[in-house]
Amino acid sequence: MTKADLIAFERRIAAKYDDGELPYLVHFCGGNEDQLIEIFKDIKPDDYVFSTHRNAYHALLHGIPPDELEAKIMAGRSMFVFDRARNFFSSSIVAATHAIAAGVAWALKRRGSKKRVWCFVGDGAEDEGHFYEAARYVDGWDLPCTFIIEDNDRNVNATKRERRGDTEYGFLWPSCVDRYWYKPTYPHGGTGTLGWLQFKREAQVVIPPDRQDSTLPELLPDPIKYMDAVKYSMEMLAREGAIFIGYNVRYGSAYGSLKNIPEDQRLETPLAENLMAGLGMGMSLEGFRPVVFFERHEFIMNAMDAIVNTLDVIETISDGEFHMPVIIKAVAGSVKPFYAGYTHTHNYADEIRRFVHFPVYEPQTGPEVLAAYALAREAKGPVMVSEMKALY
Ligand SMILES: Cc1ncc(C[n+]2csc(CCOP(=O)(O)OP(=O)(O)O)c2C)c(N)n1
Repeated sequence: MTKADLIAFERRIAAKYDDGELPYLVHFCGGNEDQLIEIFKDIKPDDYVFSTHRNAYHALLHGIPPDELEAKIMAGRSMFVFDRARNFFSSSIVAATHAIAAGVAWALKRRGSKKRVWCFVGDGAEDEGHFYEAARYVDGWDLPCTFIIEDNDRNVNATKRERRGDTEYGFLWPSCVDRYWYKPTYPHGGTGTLGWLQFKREAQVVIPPDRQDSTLPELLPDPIKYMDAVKYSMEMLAREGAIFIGYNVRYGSAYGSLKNIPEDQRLETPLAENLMAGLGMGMSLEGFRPVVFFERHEFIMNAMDAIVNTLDVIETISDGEFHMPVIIKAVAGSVKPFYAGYTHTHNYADEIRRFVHFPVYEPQTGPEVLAAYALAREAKGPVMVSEMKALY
């Protein structure tokens, strides 16, 4: 792909957009061809590339054939370009990929793979706390991941100085973060014309999948106690190679439920819930079975971006190319043996169930715990199991 090829590709799509043939939100690149051609010289065909809403050049330079990419764009997938065979992943949610990229890099390092992860980041995404969590984690554990800030000094329209004041000057990212600068050819979205106001065809709107059933089977009474069932389920998962992710999972034992799990399968993380979820999601792309542990429901709220905007929708937005069989193990706080306080004792299972399409099980007895985790272990996609601290 030459510079001329890249420019010609976007011009062709832009013309269709201006002509009303493309009734979808699109973001063109332009102006960064030389820089990207240089960067992609270091990116190997089977490396992972995590891209953004502005992904056409990344996709083309990572080997997605122009006609395939054009077909995706014309079908309304310009923000959702995925290619499992080429390890190409994009997101229309700013900063949603950073933790997932870190998770893939963790998995590659653990497997001793030679592949690397390259995660493109806008200077707007650089404003997000998600970026800080992921970059610091990659740097701290020396993971094979490079973040590349594509600095066009623009978050939609606002410059860095207009939105951050002077703070960024003097702020240094670690060496896993590179940056290049460019002046964009096109406006933030579209081409700057109003040609699209007269669409020649209708957009195909994505229909969300049905929500999955969260009811557990009726079970005969069984003497197994709640906590014993939790521990047993964790051991079964561990035997199958699961990785338990979160804080207090290694230098603690998740309320005792992970006591018997080998240390090597317990990944202590920073106190960064969105990162925890993203790490699990990334690892799942490399064949690991992650169990992400949240010690209270309130703390899941910090990870809701990852859970709602990517984990829950990944199969739909990637047209079935990517699957993330992540188990969320969450504990709903209790008022006994002492009251941990109003912001530590909510049970948000119902609310979360309304946000997501995957099952959210709430076992109330030992046998139900076994059943919930048995279903979770079989699942091809995400599952949440909400344990009741009061029943431990
Ligand atoms: C979490 C989130 N917030 C806001 C948006 C809306 N949005 C889409 S692109 C964009 C600008 C992002 O700027 P930057 O990361 O610098 O990328 P650029 O568009 O300049 O390539 C915004 C605010 C979004 N998609 N996701």
